[in-house]
Amino acid sequence: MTDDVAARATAGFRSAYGAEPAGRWAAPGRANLIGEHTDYNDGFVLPFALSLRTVAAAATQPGETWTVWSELTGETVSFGAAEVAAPGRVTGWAAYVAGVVWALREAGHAVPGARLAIASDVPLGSGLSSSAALESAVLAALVDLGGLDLPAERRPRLAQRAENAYVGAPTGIMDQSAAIRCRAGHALFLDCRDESVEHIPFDLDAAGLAMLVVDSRAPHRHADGEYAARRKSCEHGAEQLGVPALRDVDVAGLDDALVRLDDDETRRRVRHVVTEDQRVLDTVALLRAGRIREIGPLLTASHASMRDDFEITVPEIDTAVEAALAAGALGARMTGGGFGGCVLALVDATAAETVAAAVTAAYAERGFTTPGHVTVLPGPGATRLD
Ligand code: GAF
Repeated sequence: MTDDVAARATAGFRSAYGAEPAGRWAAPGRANLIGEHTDYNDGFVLPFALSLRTVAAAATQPGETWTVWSELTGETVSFGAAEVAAPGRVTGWAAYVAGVVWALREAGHAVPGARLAIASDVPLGSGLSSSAALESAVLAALVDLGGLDLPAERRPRLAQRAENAYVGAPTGIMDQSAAIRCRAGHALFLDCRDESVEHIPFDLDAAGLAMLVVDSRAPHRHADGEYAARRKSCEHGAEQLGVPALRDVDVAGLDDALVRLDDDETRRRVRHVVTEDQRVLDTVALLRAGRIREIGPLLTASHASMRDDFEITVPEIDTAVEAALAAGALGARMTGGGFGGCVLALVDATAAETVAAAVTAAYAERGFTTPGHVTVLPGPGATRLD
């Protein structure tokens, strides 16, 4: 897969610029095993990288000009110092690239002019973080081409700044951290407050298990506005409780905290975040102990919390989870920001196709668009290919 996508990026570079790239850099999409909407609450997340990747073939060019070809449109977009002087001057998919250049310059780096060609296997709009994959591949390319001093652990913040401030999406730090810092065969236990990480072994094969990713094919309904609204609710809750972030509310003190909140909606949002942080810690403890089969109920509880308390699921997603569980999945949950996207189902390796077929049948019964499905293994983070 990666070979194909890398070959497409190279072919795109050659045809757009009539030259050879100096190198190719890849960054993956991600699935989040557990820990949803906890990142911007300074909490815990546990994503893993997919083998689906975005590849940037790139070379420097003189002056302060950046030119990007994408297989998405088959067109090139060019921008210069004026467009990266302030957020919002480049729009559409190229804004993610311009945002990275802008954020690097803001941080004082001398970004070399460059030509880039982008190809990707990460599906757009499926909640697998194609935007972070694009930012992270471009960032890796520009850092290497310019010989910039920016170690991997400092890159996620910079890519997040590109997305928050240049593109204008108020996302947390999880997706860029996953795209940059994940390791093959491991999930990434990230403390979003201090950005410390632990690579937790996540060997599905050895446990006779598989991770089924079901693409709900549900159209994203008001996802941007709803995401921002959830973030505001959480900030409101933290303010009322007098804590810097919901991370500072312990699950043992949750009931006391809830009675101090002034409305039911905020109570539900706070309960989701506080219990979700605990579920991440519990999942990590089980994985550290090699008890991978036992994480299923935590995944399912996370889904119930997203459905009932955080209210970010949609009928297609709930149908996929229910059908997967009824067909024998050990646990299932929506992954990502919500309002569509993908469902993860932890299944016995031998049951993957049966579970996928059960989800497809449940969709047909309800008249939903046929879902997609694939089994995945935890892959590596961003890397230079050659
Ligand atoms: C999206 C965001 F980009 C992440 O930062 C995170 O908040 C996630 O939704 C929800 O867990 O992917």
